[in-house]
Amino acid sequence: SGKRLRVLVDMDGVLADFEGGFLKKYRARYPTEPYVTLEDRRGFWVSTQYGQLRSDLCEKAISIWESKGFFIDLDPLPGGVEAVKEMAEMNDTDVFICTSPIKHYKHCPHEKYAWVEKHLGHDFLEQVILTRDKTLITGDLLIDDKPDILGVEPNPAWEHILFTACHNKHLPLSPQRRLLSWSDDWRAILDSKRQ
Ligand code: UMP
Repeated sequence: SGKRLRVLVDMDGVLADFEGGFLKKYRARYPTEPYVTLEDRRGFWVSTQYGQLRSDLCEKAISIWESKGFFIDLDPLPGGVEAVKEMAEMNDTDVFICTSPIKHYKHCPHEKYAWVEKHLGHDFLEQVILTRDKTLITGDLLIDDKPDILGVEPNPAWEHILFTACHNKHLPLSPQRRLLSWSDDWRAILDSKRQ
């Protein structure tokens, strides 16, 4: 009953293991440089924390996700692909993947589409939204691991559900409802928004 539910699902840190993929490739490329374990990650920006570790490590970190093959090689996070497929099959439910590409556009946008095709299938490319400003996109829910999702629209249509990640799990009082993982009750969160 009522209108359709529109769910926006972030990609990096929610469907694709950006943090794990980054650390693996960083350590392979810079085996003698210091690094931050996933346990010690704090703050959304990997580059900021690496820059605090040693100033030149900021650009070394950036070089990893600017490299060809970084985004397509990311492993799916447990349960994410299955959850999105199930969501898309639900009655009165529209699912979109809403992801921000990096500005170094040589590989990232292409590989984000390729990742969706590989893991969710060709037809799911219809559901991909690439935007640097998620506040402009209307939806009932945005499932995203970034604690602060800001843009030109001061009152976004969606409710932000904070997806737990290594960098945000210690945040004491996040104002958002949380999804602890894809094993958590995402179906109840969707149901709470249905008319
Ligand atoms: N990203 C950076 N710097 C970082 C960490 C991530 O540029 O330190 C990139 C990776 C993603 C984008 O392309 O930012 C985050 O996109 P969303 O997860 O917010 O969609």
